[in-house]
Amino acid sequence: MQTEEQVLTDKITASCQTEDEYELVYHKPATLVDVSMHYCPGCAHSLVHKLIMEAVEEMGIQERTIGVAPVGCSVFAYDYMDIDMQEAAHGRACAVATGIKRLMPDKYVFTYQGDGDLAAIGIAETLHAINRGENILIVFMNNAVYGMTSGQMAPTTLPGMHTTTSPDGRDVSFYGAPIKVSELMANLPGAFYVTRQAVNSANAVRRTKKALLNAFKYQQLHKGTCLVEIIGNCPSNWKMTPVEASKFIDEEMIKTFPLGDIKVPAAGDIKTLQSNTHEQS
Ligand SMILES: Cc1ncc(C[n+]2csc(CCOP(=O)(O)OP(=O)(O)O)c2C)c(N)n1
Ligand code: SF4
Ligand SMILES: [Mg+2]
Repeated sequence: MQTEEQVLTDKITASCQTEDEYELVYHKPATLVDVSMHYCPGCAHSLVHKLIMEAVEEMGIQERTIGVAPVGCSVFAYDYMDIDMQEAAHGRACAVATGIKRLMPDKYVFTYQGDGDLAAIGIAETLHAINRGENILIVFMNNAVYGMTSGQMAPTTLPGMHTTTSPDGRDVSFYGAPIKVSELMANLPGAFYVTRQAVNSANAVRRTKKALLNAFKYQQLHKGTCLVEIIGNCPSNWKMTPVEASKFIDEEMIKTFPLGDIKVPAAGDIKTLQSNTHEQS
């Protein structure tokens, strides 16, 4: 018996005589370098790279966007995103982005950071940059572990979660509770837009894309920092298949890290942008 997917493929093929007649429903953004990425199968990093680059392509800002790459599994982000990029030392991306943006205020500047990078060694730089209201976008990939260095406990590791440095599960009475970075940072006066999203389903991917587009557009206003936290995954260190990792996000991660907007701009603050700018997530 044919699967639903095979039936659909047959229908599409039957309705098209030649390849020219296919309707283009998807294309890889031209802003993404056409190479294989080094990420493990099912890792969220590659998908989020694509979403960022789709936003850059749709806004037509490829020549005016500068990214800051972290240390962590996404250290080679500059090999995949076809824009100007600067590598920062572990945890220092917000400090580097601050310098770039202050020198070139007309550029769209973003950092791309994991939870070890941003929430552990880099928490001070991040907090101070947001407190100053630096006009940058921080893309925060929270996969609850230090992925690159083989899955040690991060500040965002869930209570009871097993990692290589918490083999019996994170004991919050000893290590403290997971840090909810977005809720913490949203309290700072310099935070303009703070949201937590995910990419473990088609709908989640769509919402994350809108959040990234909004955050890039808000940089035109010079009103503060945008923080887009994305609940990622690390199938390799979580010791799960990609499908199991997606379920784990829905069933466990969002109990500690609920999805949705945490701080949104006041309507008056964004009225100078085109009316369709803040697409609701
Ligand atoms: C100053 C410094 N301290 C520690 C390290 C080692 N180190 C490299 S990556 C990493 C953690 C990466 O975890 P995360 O930022 O969560 O990124 P992920 O790999 O999970 O995407 C650490 C501790 C380093 N490279 N530099
Ligand atoms: S170790 Fe984890 S975060 Fe790193 S590429 Fe593999 S799945 Fe992704
Ligand atoms: Mg991590």
